[in-house]
Amino acid sequence: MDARFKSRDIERRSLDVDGLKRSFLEWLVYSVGKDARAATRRDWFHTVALAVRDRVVDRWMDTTRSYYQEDAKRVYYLSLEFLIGRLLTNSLSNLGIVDECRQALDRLGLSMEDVVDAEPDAALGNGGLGRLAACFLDSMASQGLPGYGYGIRYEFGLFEQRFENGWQVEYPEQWLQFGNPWEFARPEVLYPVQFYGRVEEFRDSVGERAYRWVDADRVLAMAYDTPVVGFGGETINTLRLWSARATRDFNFGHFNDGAYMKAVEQKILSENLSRVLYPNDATETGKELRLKQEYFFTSASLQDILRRYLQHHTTFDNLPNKAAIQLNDTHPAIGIAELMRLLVDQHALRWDNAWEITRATFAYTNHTLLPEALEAWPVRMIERVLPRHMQIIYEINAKFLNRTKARADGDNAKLSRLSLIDERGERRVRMGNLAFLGSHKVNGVSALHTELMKQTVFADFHQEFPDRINNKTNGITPRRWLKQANPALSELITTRIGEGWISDLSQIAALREKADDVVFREEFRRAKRKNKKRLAAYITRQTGEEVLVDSIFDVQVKRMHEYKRQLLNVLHTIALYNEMRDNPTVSWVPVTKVFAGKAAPSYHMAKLIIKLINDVAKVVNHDPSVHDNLKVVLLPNYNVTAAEIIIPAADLSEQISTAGMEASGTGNMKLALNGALTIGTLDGANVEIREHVGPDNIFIFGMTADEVNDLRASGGFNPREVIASNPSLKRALDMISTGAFSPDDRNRYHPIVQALTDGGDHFLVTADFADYCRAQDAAMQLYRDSEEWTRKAILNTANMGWFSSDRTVNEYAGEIWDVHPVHPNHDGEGFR
Ligand code: F58
Repeated sequence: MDARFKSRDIERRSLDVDGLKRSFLEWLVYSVGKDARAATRRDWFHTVALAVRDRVVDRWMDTTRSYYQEDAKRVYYLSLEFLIGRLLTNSLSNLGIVDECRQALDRLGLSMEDVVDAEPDAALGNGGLGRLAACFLDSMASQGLPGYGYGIRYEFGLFEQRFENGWQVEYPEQWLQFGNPWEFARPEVLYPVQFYGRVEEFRDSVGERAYRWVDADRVLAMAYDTPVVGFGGETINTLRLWSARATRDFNFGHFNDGAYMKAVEQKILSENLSRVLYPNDATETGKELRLKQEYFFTSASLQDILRRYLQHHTTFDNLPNKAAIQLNDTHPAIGIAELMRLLVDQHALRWDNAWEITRATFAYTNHTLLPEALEAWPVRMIERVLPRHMQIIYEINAKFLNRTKARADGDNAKLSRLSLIDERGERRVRMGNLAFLGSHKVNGVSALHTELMKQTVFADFHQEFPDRINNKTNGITPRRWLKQANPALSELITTRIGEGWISDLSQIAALREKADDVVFREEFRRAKRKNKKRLAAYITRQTGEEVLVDSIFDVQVKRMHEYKRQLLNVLHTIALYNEMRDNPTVSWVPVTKVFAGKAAPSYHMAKLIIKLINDVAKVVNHDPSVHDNLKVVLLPNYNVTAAEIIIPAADLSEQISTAGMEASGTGNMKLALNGALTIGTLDGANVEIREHVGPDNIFIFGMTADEVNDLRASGGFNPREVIASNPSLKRALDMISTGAFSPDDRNRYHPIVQALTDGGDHFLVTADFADYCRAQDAAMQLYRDSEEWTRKAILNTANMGWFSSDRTVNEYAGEIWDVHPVHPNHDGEGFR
């Protein structure tokens, strides 16, 4: 009998309540090995996940087979981070069987929430960049695009954050501790990856100079595949993550010496490659292990991509027509040198031919202009770790500079800026320049960011290659960030405009007219209130603090960084606290300031800001004179799951970075889509959010990117003067500096006060303070008029359709990748 038919024939695929229930019981007993009485919540989670996984496998294979049969052009999204979070609700929701699953669990006496909550977050990313990759996976699968994610299967994801005495303390995040039911280990998909060694020159068969990399250490990359369920379950794509394994021969050498312990030690060392995610969000560590991680996953991915390509082709000429490789930042940019090495050294292509193919295959996304985040690896390190790649980089550089020299008529400064090697101080390879040169398209992630790229980091390259830079404003998946995270609002929306918005978010514009409908406004408020109650309970569970559901939930959730200016929000909090104490008879609009976010473990200033927020919270929350009109909470361990609870409950969305510094932001989009009003600067995608939601429905304040640039260039900014002229700012800062929030250590916050004063206030917190307070006052006044507030909130939701990652991914597909949807053949069998 046809094996495929057989697997389809059994119970595994049934999607009704009875079938699900039977299959849960079967999985619990025969795979998890428990009976229903002894099963823990975690056992049930594994049971349900395995049963759900069963229901996607056939369709997954159909999808892969269709790509293969059509020899479709695939897009390969190479990213060191995929912040996917939990997958159970996501899979159920995209398969359309949430209710069926809930009922099946109900019949077994189990609560769906309990089962869902037993799943650990896959926290394989730091923040925006990693979450963007996860949203893109969802959008590619939901639109039938043949997209693969390639990354690292970190054993430890982003650290768990706890507060001890108000300070951030990091704990290992052991998401794999109890196994991962979603992944399929592929011990047969194994590629060697080399490090160190040296390069040997020799003459090839036609007498040409050729090179081989010898005496290198080897590590194996082993694949783990996770199915990516598209909305509707038609397309199931693959996220392939690599795990490091020691080679066997490597160990045997040592065994023969009798050095058993040494062999085991070596094994552990080489497997450390995929052990842990680097927790930095905006600074480069320059650590060798990080470079090795980058090369490890890039090399394995490229080998896999070429293997797949060669199943259908005998020459490489068609590679750019069959594979688009997108570099998520410069982290996989070494792939440009690696593809050159594979084509030239292993497949004997001529250099110029290989270079043409490489450039036509790669594209690069830049996510930051911050100089400290731009990767620049010491030449000496690359020489040692990847000697052949260093040669190739030199060769790319020499050919490029030679060609450019002719046109640059003696502008040596420009040539040295264009060079792949930064010759100032210790010589370094500029990975951004390599990525730019080796790609046919380079994009920024918001309109403003892309313009600034052209004017700053890539100004010289833009002059040389004026068609290469383009913009792809980020987006977010409406499946996770509205449908799943906010069932109350999603259901309301669907009752009014149908469910087309889930796969075509532009349809949400149909809600615009409902903004003037009193009944709809009431229901919209009810949904928000439900979410606020859920968050209030979560806050109490996490912090012990009770907050007023009817207060403004003023939310700033994102990584802790000076440029994101949590400090500006803290200063406003203190100023508001002082005003409330000074004017106890005024009827204040109650405010709950909600913060959440992790600081990089070595970023001392960010950690001090965390401690300050906790210290301010302690004072404010226990001061009876503000009558509960002001509460401050800092929620621990912000991650995707926490975001799913916080974002739907927000009234006000804080997007207050120094203009010109936030490449795009994506939390800003999630919050606005969920009906929060933004208070923000004209930075990143806030600019485009204002255009879409309308200037009347957003609180914009502060300096523009141009003004920031001019002010910094003038060198004339004096924060002391600004502070002296603003009594409420002065008072807030004085309180911080004299220990009003740190009576146990009055000097604790001197570094912060110092940075904002004599340090020159690089992020212009003091410069924007007054206008920020004006915008905050406007928000508080508006909140008193609940009809008007709700009207604007609805207009935010209704006008955010353009920010779907479906739109973003389609732009990439059309303008960069040239990939098209494939409709998998499921043998005509029905599926919801
Ligand atoms: C973020 N970058 C940007 N980097 O800051 C944000 O504006 C943008 O919306 C988002 O990318 C998506 O485009 C970001 O998250 C990192 O986390 C890197 C991790 C590895 C080290 C360097 C920063």
